[in-house]
Amino acid sequence: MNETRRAVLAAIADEAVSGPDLAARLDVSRAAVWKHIEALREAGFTIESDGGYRLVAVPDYGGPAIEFGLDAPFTIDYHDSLPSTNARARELAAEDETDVAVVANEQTGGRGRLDRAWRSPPGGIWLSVLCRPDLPPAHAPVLTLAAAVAVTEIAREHGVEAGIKWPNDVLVGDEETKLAGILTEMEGEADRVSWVVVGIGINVDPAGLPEDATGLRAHATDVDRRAFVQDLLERFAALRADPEEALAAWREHALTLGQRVRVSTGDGTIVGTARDVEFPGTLVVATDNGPVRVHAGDCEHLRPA
Ligand code: BT5
Repeated sequence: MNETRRAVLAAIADEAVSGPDLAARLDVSRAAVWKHIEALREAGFTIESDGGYRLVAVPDYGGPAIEFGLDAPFTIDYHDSLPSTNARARELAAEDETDVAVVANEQTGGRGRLDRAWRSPPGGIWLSVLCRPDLPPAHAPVLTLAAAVAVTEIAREHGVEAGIKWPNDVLVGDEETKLAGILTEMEGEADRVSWVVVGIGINVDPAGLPEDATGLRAHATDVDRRAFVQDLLERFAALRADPEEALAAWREHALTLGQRVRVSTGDGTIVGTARDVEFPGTLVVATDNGPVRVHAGDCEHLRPA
């Protein structure tokens, strides 16, 4: 949304303001004010015009709806349907964009790690944040941790008993059904990341998902996707600026620490007890042969039979 349109919305959010008054305050013509009001109405905002313009309702979801009232430095690139928000964010990266959150109502070719398919029916939260942090590529995993923490905390604010399985899964309850997954992709030079795309998929409706998956609405009655995405982006912005805090919060919300685990890496399998996570996201597993540090892999929690 452009600056003037944002300013029009902010001005009419709390009180009715006349067209001439708006024009004067924003230093634009009355015709321009009228054009912005019409465009906002077309985007789904309900604006009364009795005795001045006044905002009475915000659309449920969509780009302008998410941007309105968002207190985080991201513009929103919204689509009803995309193959994959990560793929779209990579395109934007190639166009030199940054600090954009790509959001889709549905994905037709959503991807997990290792090119696995990610089911993304309409009504879920599918989003990818494109940013250009001042980090060496080896430190980028801390952003995945930050995203997992942000999802977990906002889900908990909704009363959903969420926790994190290393490195990137948000699970719910004793059954540990999967609520959300994260796919981070990046491009970098030797010492500095060029761009990072943090793709976050959060199930909302529990229908149409794999068997071991769950959605927010299976655990919480009042889920407003717009507010959820705004809170999520605000929390993510705070955590990416404070990796120490992200790591501490990750430990606090971790389901994996203290558990018996089996971790498959590209090179083999490690079995032992998960002891800690170290910056930027390395899992420390105590094995019969001493501690092993794992940078990436698939982790399984082994339950006593
Ligand atoms: C992940 O991969 O968990 C990362 C998922 C990232 C999805 C987001 S959505 C927005 C952005 N755009 C994209 O295209 N991707 C990102 P992984 O740990 O590899 O888990 C994948 C596995 O989870 C699959 O092989 C299925 O078994 C399972 N799965 C597929 N869809 C699921 C869903 N909706 N909910 C829970 N589990 C699912």
